[in-house]
Amino acid sequence: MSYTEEIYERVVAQNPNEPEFHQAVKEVLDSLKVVIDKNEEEYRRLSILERLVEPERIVSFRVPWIDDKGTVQVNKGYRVQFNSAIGPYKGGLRFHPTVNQGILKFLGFEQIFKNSLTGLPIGGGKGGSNFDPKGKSDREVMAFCQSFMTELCKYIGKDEDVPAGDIGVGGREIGYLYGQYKRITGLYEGVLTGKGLNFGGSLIRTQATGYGLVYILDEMVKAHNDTLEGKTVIVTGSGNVAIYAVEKATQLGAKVVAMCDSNGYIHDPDGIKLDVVKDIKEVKRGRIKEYADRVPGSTYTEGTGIWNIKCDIYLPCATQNELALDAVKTLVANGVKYVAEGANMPTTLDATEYLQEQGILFMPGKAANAGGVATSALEMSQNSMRLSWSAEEVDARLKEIMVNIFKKVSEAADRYDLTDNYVVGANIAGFEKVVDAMKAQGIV
Ligand code: NDP
Ligand code: 2IT
Repeated sequence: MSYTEEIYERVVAQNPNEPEFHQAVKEVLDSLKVVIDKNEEEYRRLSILERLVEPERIVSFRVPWIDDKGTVQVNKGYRVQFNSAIGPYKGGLRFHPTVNQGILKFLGFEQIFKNSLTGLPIGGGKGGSNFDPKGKSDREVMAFCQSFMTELCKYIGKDEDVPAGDIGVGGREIGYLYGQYKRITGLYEGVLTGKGLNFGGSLIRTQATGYGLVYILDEMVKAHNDTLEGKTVIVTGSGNVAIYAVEKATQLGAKVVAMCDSNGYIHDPDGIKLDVVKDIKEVKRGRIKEYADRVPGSTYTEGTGIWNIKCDIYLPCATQNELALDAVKTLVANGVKYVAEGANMPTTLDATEYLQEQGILFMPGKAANAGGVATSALEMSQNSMRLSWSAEEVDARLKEIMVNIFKKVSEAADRYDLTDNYVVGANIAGFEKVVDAMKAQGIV
C-alpha cells in the first residue's frame, strides 16, 4: 500500500464518525500521491503525513448563556489549531446547529493549504459552535458571543491565533466577540478579522471572498480564451460569500439568474436585483422567498433543485456537500462550462470527479475562496502598522493575490502533466510551502 493510502486508512480508523474530515483528507492525499511517491522514503522517515493530518491542538469548551425567557442554555464551543508551520493559526468561526468537531477539523485542514496558497504568513485553524443564531434576538446573540469569548480568549492572540467569520458569524458577531476580548484582556489588538471599519476592520474584507472568487474565475475563463461577459450564472446561498460573488460577477458582465437559502431558491431570468437580496439578508435577516414577493417576473421554489436551471457557470457558495453527483449530471447535461467553489468543500468527491471527467473546468474552494482569508491577513498587517489602506489599495492587492493563486495552481498541475486539474494543482502548491517549513522546523 502506498504511504498516502496508509495514512488515509489511519485517519479513518483513528477519527471515527468524522466523514467530512475523512473526505477532505482523501482529496488532499489523492492529489499528493504524485509528489509523495517521488520521495516516499524521506516523507515516511519524517512522518510528514502523520503530522499533517493531526491537529496541533483542539480546544473544546462549554458555552453557557441565558436566553430571553431567562432559561440557561448550553452550547459546545471549539477551536481547532491545526497547523502553525507558516504562521499563526488563522481561520473562521462557524455558528450553526450542525457544527461538530469533525466538521471543524475538515475546515481547519482545508484552511492549511488555502492559507498557504495566499502567499501570506498564516497557519490553519477553525472554530465555532453548534449555536444557531437564526431566530435569536440581538441580546441573545451578544450573550452567547460574550460567553464564547470568555473561554476562547485564553487560547488566541494577534500573533497566536486570529479567528474571523464563517457561516453564522458576520460583522455583528465579530463586534460582540471583539468587545468581550478587549474587556477581559485589556488589549486593543488585531485578534479577530472582519472587524467594523471604525475599530480596526479593513475595507473590502466584507466583499473579499465573493470578489476573490470571481477574480480567480475570470482568470480561469480568460486562460481558456473565453470571457465572463454575457454568461449565465447560478450562485448558491445568499450569505456573505454569495452576495459579493453576485455583485462582482454582475460588474464583470455576467448575468446571475438564481440564488438560494436553506429553505429554497429564487429564479430571476432578467438577472438578480442584488439591492433587494441585500435588504432581505443583510438588513432584515429574512428569507430568500421574500425576493419573489418583491420582484415581478421572478419565482421561488421551496426545497433543493437550483441546479435544474440552465447555466454556463455554477458557483456553490452555501455549505459542504451541497453539490452531489445527480446535480452535476444535470448541470453538465444543460451545458455548464465552469464550476468554482465559493464555499468550503461544497462538491462531493464523486461529483468533482464527474465534472473533471466531462472536461468541465473546476476550481476548488481552497483556491477559489482564499480571497477572504487573504484579506483577513491584509487586515492583520494594517492593524500591526496601525494604518488603514484605501478600498482601491486592498482590492488591488486582493486581485493580485487571486491572479497569483491561479498561476501557482496552474503551474503545479502543469509540472505533474495534469494541466487544468486545479484540484491537484491547489493541493500540491499549498502543500509544498507548508512541508518545507515543517521540515526546516524539525520534529515539532
Ligand atoms: P453565511 O452565514 O453568510 O451564509 C451562508 C448561506 O448558505 C446562507 O444563505 C445559508 O442559508 C446557506 N446555507 C447554509 N447551509 C445551507 C444548506 N444546507 N442548504 C442550502 N443553503 C445553505 O456564510 P458565508 O457566506 O460566510 O459562508 C458560506 C460558505 O463559504 C461556507 O462554506 C464558508 O465556510 C465559506 N467561506 C466563507 C468565507 C467568509 O469569508 N465568510 C471565506 C471562505 C469560505 P440559511 O440562511 O437558510 O442558513
Ligand atoms: O473559510 C475561510 O477561509 C473563512 N471563513 C475566512 C477565514 C478568515 O480568517 O478570514
